[in-house]
Amino acid sequence: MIQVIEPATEAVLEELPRGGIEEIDAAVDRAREAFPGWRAMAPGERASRLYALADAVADRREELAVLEARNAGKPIADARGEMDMVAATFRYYAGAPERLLGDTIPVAGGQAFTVREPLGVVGLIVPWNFPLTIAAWKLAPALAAGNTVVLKPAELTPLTALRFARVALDAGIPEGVVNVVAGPGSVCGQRLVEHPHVAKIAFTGSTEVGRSIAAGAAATIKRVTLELGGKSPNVVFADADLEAAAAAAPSAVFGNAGQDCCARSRILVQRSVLDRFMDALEDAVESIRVGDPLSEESEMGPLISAAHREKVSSFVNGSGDAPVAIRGSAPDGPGYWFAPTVLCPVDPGARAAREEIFGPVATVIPFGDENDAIRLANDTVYGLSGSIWTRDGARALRVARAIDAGVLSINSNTSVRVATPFGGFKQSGYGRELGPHALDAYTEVKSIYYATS
Ligand code: TAP
Repeated sequence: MIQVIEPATEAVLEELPRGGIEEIDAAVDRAREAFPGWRAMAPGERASRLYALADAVADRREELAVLEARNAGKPIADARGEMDMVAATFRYYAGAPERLLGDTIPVAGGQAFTVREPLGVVGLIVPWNFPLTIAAWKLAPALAAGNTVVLKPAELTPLTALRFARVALDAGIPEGVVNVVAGPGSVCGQRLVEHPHVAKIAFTGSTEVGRSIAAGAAATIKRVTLELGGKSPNVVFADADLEAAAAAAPSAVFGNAGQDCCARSRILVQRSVLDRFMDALEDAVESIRVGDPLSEESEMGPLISAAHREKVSSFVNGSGDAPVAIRGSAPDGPGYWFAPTVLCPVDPGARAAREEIFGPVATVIPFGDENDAIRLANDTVYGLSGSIWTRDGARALRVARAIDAGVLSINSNTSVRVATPFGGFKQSGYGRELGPHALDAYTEVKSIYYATS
């Protein structure tokens, strides 16, 4: 059995049967059977089923949000926002089945054109930090393109994915099109990666597991998209609106208790304004309300597990190359609480500046000039997201072009919009989710030639 734990109380929230290889194989069989019908459904009909699914998620927003808040330990206001994004993602891709366009190509002796075909059965493997949101980023374009899916949620947070499967059926998605199996990644995830009848794996999670998935998928030449870790920079120039940058910095790294692949956990601050920035940051960090995820007042919840809290703690050890400068507050146990923490000044070579912490710990690294900022921003194996704060528009664009990352914002700390592509450079992965680009990842281009002479 899987015991699903509520991170804010450490109590058992639910017990479920644990899936294994047999359950994955049965789910792949169901998805294979459902594929021809779903693929052949008239595009307008597939679209209306996806619109109905978006509406069904919106109708059940509160139920899903409470479940997500309790299981993942996130503030209820954030969980509601996530369910809004889930509904918006299905609504966005519901427009796609009728817009999967091809090209006509002039060639000798006939006519050539391209069509987009679905891949078949797609395996979706997702993490515990944004359980249903990240699943929706994969489910919606995969289904819109005519694929059927087997979704494997993280064992720590399977509840909304399982509930979603029921919502999808009720909304008119045919039996077998969406399958969910909760079970350990090393068994169920690996079986999906190895399964000869799974055409593609769409994965979000750690770089380490991503590496093993890429290697495992090579045996069957599976398509793979990987959304992996990050160590993103938040670059604050002296000419920025410092109050705005300092006010936005906490949510950029403490949102979702820092368990966010886009967390701007390296705050690079121009040395001449470091003291002013730190004063403003201190006020912002000390005012973060950490507490019960179901309270409307809470801005930050607990970490996901005791083991994860131990890992995060190991970065806050009072060492000289990463001293603690600011410590917010957090409730005492039970619950996997961790106070928002800022380390400053951090040596760019320190472990806290190099490894993904995936918790509410920010590192502040001073820099000299623009070139220094770019060098430090790129001094990482990751390349997922980042922010640039400056009032100089030309500098903002220069620096944005020079940073090797997939998603950048200027004078903002946001990364994700349904209509814009999301994904990483370097060891943050490959492939893009969201926006029109995601459809490329769930279709093959087929070229057809019709001889006319
Ligand atoms: P992982 O340990 O990588 O787990 C992610 C998913 O992979 C889970 O469903 C896990 O299953 C499964 N898994 C584990 N081992 C597997 C294997 N050998 N084969 C196939 N699947 C396997 O990541 P995590 O600790 O849950 O999440 C944190 C990491 O995810 C961070 O590094 C973070 O940056 C990254 N992340 C990235 C993004 C984007 S969009 N780039 C978004 C969120 C998180 P079980 O957990 O059930 O065993």
